[in-house]
Amino acid sequence: MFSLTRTAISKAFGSKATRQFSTSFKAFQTVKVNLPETSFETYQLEKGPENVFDIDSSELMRLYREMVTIRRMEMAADGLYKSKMIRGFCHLCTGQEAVASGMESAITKEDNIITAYRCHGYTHARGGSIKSVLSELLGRRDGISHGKGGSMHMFAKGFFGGNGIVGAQVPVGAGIAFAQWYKGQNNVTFALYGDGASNQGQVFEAYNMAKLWNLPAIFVCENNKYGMGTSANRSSASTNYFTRGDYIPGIRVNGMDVLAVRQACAFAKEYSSNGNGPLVLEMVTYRYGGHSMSDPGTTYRTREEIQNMRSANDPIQGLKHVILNLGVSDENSLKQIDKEARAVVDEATKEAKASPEPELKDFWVDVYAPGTEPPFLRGREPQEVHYYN
Ligand SMILES: Cc1ncc(C[n+]2csc(CCOP(=O)(O)OP(=O)(O)O)c2C)c(N)n1
Ligand SMILES: [Mg+2]
Repeated sequence: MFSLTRTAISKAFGSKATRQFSTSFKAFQTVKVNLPETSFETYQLEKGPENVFDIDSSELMRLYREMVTIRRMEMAADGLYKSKMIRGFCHLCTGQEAVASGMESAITKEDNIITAYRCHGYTHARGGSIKSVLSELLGRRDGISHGKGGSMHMFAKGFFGGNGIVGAQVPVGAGIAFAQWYKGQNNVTFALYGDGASNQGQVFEAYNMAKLWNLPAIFVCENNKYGMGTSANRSSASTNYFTRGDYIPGIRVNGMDVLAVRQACAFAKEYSSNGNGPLVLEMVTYRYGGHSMSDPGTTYRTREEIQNMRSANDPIQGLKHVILNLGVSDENSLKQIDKEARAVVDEATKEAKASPEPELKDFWVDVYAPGTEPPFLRGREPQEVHYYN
């Protein structure tokens, strides 16, 4: 075990936040991971993801740091919302961090992700800084959408949002996969949706076109067991979401295990980019908080259920056990990462609060792609007209 310098750490990990981490661990050592048999269940596939695989110890540490940072960021958002600094919609992903982080670990920025409104974790995992996410939530100019999108409308390279209309992103995701195929790119698109969206007609229309045209589309049902206050059992005639593609093979994944998510997404990418067409992944996960900030989340499920998920299935604690059991790092070093994540988020929160609000003139830009603007755009009232030239 030895300490890496800050420079080496930031070179190895990249730096998404202003502050840097300085944690000791066994760097760049390959370790063998053995996932439980229950990690995957396949549908119409001869072979699923491998349960035993090698991974670099630095990737385990990066995943730990990222999930801890996302959780801290969501805690900060929770606080800012409760102090009425963030207004409007706000859906937190606390508990579901492993899906965003595991997926990101398996793909490149040339692959695409599109999701619904529970998008803060994906935005950060795709490269959006903590400051840019929190500033967006606060409606500030340093926000990733310059403060004009808010919680549900965040974008980054290879990340098509952040979409507020339940299910709408699924056919859009199939379209993005079509573009990748059309351009001859050897990449895939992950289109995420919830258990609550899974019964919509447009999901099945997207399945059909993706299979018909053999598109590199991975449909990912993030099954967090509830759509607002309605449990999956009450909304879905079949809760085997990984089989709902009918003629599309599928895999049910333990979405509370970041390494299982990583393996499944790597498998899916390999499968679909090799011309095998679409795949359905069901990530079985859980949100600790309510549906949104206006839902305490305790009227349609028991406190025991939430407590049990937190204590027995938490994705951060799960990865911590793997890291400790493999001897990759120790308790003190992980505590140090926790502390540093808090400091990173605190600093980003301060910076986001200090960021100015957009000016009125900023609202006329980012509406059309530069160079494609019409001669003028109407505002909210007939007299309020903006001329582009
Ligand atoms: C077309 C449409 N209908 C209804 C809503 C209101 N709505 C917002 S979230 C939601 C529940 C969706 O649940 P799920 O797909 O399971 O996603 P989760 O919130 O659990 O991540 C509903 C009904 C909406 N935004 N869009
Ligand atoms: Mg849901």
